[in-house]
Formats: sequence, structure tokens, C-alpha cells
Amino acid sequence: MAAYTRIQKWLKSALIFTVFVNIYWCYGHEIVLDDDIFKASPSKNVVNVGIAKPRRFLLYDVNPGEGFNLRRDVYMRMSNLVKKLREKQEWILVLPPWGRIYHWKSPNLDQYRLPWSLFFNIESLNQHVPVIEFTDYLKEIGKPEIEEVYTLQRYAEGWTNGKFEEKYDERECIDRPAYNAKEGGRFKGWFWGYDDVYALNFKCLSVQGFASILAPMLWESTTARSVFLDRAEEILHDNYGGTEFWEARRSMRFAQHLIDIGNDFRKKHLKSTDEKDKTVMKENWQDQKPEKGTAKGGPYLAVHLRRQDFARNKRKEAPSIENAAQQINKIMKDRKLKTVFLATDAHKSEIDDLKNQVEGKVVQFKPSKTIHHQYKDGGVAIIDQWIAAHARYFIGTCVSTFSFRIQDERQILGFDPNTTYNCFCGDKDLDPKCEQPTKWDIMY
Ligand SMILES: Nc1nc2c(ncn2[C@@H]2O[C@H](COP(=O)(O)OP(=O)(O)O)[C@@H](O)[C@H]2O)c(=O)[nH]1
Ligand SMILES: [Mg+2]
Repeated sequence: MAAYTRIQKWLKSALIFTVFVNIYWCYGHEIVLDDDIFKASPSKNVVNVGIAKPRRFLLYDVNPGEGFNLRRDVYMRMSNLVKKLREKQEWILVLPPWGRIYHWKSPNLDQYRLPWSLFFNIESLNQHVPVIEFTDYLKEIGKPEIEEVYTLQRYAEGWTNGKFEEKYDERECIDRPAYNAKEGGRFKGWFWGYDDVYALNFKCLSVQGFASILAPMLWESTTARSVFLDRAEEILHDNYGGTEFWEARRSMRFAQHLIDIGNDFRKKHLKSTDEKDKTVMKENWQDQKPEKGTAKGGPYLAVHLRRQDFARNKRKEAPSIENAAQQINKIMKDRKLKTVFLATDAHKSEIDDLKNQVEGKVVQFKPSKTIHHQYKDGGVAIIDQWIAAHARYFIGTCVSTFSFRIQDERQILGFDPNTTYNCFCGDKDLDPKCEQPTKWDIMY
């Protein structure tokens, strides 16, 4: 009898020990337990240890010709796809290193393999869906390997019967494949400048529809631990302008080191501080829900004047410098503002031309050599956006995603939309209608 009790006791402690070792091991190895493991169980005293779900990784990239601000938009689509995927499986979004962007032309700067932490607040992103940098993905996998690569593409035949329907199918690649089989059946291609990275499988996938159309495929048709969607801009936002769209957007806070530089500049050159201008942000983006119109903004007009390819291609959205100066002067008069903050990619001669015609002080952010080297062209662009977002009134360039991102930022800060959704009229002959941007309310 005594022996029997001893065995019973031993079994009991062995069981408790195993449960604890299990929990400890799972945490140590970042294996995630069922969400409700620690929730009160209906029958008391039952410890509900869920089965660990294996982590799966979604990687993506965008057409190499696309600029920084469309890439930010594609991030939002991908993060909401991951949010959807997490309803059933433990997916993590891998952040594609920044680099080789067409507009980043400053000489003597290495502008590739840049981590997201250079530009964004990773902790904030993580509060929307779990994300990791590519280098951390490589560490976690333990080899420079991606299991499956899909290049997304349209349907060669277009929309059948001119009707839009959501679908996807494995198809022959329409363009020359960007990934090629090399020795050992490994596929090589541009993996952000990490030369040893390879993929085990590569296919082209024709797709039309919203991002979550790919969820069933990722859940069920593939068991790969890591899946890379290239040309991810092919799929659309699930719910453009909806709550999840805005949650993804609100979570994309800039890195604090860039915000600090922007705030410093506002204070020194534009008499602008958050306290005075009523733009103090909540620590956590989830708590940032200001009433519309509560933000006042600093005493300046901010202008985003997109030139370069916009002007070269004589797009209707690009006014002549003279026309732009006239529109700026009118707003300054109407709004009783005497200072202009100018964000632009214009050449110096155009900037000088503009300054000569603007009736007021024109201020620009010019980075020191150290700041430029440290934070690159992308960081400088973000600082420009941050300063522009804090102005009393903003006018941007129609259809420029650089201007769109400033507009979202101002909505998040709580500005009256009338001070935000404005863009330059092009020259009369090209742009007689001068359509103004759609006003987007944040859905909380
Ligand atoms: N610093 C800075 N860079 C700009 C400005 N306007 C354009 N750029 C650069 O040009 C790029 C424009 O590309 P993109 O972000 O795709 O915006 P979009 O082409 O205007 O829709 C930006 O990412 C910047 O690199 C500006 O006002 N300031
Ligand atoms: Mg662009």
C-alpha cells in the first residue's frame, strides 16, 4: 500500500514537472501556446495546455520601380493579410529590407540592406501584427533559405468578359522570371542584396483581388514554413479606408530618432511645439484618437511640391513654378501665414525660382552630413513629412503618395481635414478641372 501511494505521488509530481517544463520550454523557444491557455477554464483545476502552433513566415517585396510611399501602402496590405492568416495559424510578417530605391540617388551613401528600424518604430508595428526584420528571420531559420517564392502577376488575358472576379491560379510567368534555378535546384535572385539567400521553389501566380484572397492558399495549399510574395502590390487592400486599414496605418509610427530631429527643427525654425500646436501624441498609437479639428498646427504653411519625374513627364499634377508660387501666395494671404515650409525633390534652380516668387519666408530642412549619412535619403524624406504634417495648413501634389502619407499623418494628429486635403492645381491647359483629394475619415 505504501509503495502504491509513493508511486502515485511520484506520478503526480512528474506530471506537474512536465507541465512546467513544457510551458518554460515554449516561452524560451518563442513557441506560442494557444491564446486561451491561461483563461479560466469552465471546469476548475484543469490546466489547459494548448498545442504549440509552428511559426510560419510571410515575406514580400514590391516592384523595384516603386517608391518609398507606395511601399508603405503595400506594407499595410501585407500586415492585414498576416492579421487574417493569424486567425488560423501562427504567421509572422518579415519586413523586407529597404534599398535600391530609384529615388534614393544621393552619392556616397550605401542605400540597401537597410532595416525598418532605421525609419519606423518596430514596437508600434508589432502592436498590429508580429513583425521581424529580415536579418532576424535568417537567424531564426538558421540558414539563408526561403522555401517558396511566388511572383504575383496579372492574368495574361485580362478580366474575363470585362468582369471583375477574385481569383488566383498558378500560371506561366508573363515577364522574364526574376528567379532562376541554379545548382542543386536552388533559386537565386535579388533578395535585397543578401547574396547567399536562395529559394527552394519558385512559381508565378496570376492573381486578381483583395489581399485576403490568398489566405486559403497560404493556410492549406502550401505547408512551407516561409512563403515570399514578390510584386505584392498586385493585390489590393481588403477594406480600403476601413478600421483595419487605419489600424495598420496608425501602427506605422516613425522611428523616434527621426521624430526628434523633426521636432527640433520645428522648434528652432518654425516656432512650433506640440504643446502650443495641440499635436501631442499618445504614447501608444492605439490610444491616439483625437477629435477631428483639435490639432492646431504650427504657424506655417507646409507645401509638398513633387517635381522630378512628375515635371519631366509634364503630368497635369505638376504646375509650373510660377503657377505654384501664385497658389502659395494666395493661401498665405487667406490663412494669414508668413512662413512656408517647403518639402520638395526639385532641383536647386527651381527652388531658387520659387523662393523669388513667394511673398514670405521659405524654410527647408537641410540635413547635416552626419544625419544624412546615418538616416539616408529615406530618413530625410520622413523628417520632411513629419514637419509638413505639423503645419497649420498643408498643400501637396495631387496623386503623389508622398503627399498622401502626409495627409494620413495629419488625420492621425487630429487636424481639420479642410487644412489637409489640398493639392496644387496644374496649369490651366492640362488641368482645367483641378480635382482635389478625397477626404478620408479615420475609422477607429
Ligand atoms: N526629402 C524629400 N524627398 C522627396 C520629396 N518628394 C519626393 N521625394 C523623393 O522622391 C520619392 C517619391 O516617390 P514616392 O515615395 O513613390 O512618392 P510619389 O512618387 O510622389 O507617389 C520619395 O520617396 C523621396 O525619396 C520631398 O519633398 N522631400
Ligand atoms: Mg512613386
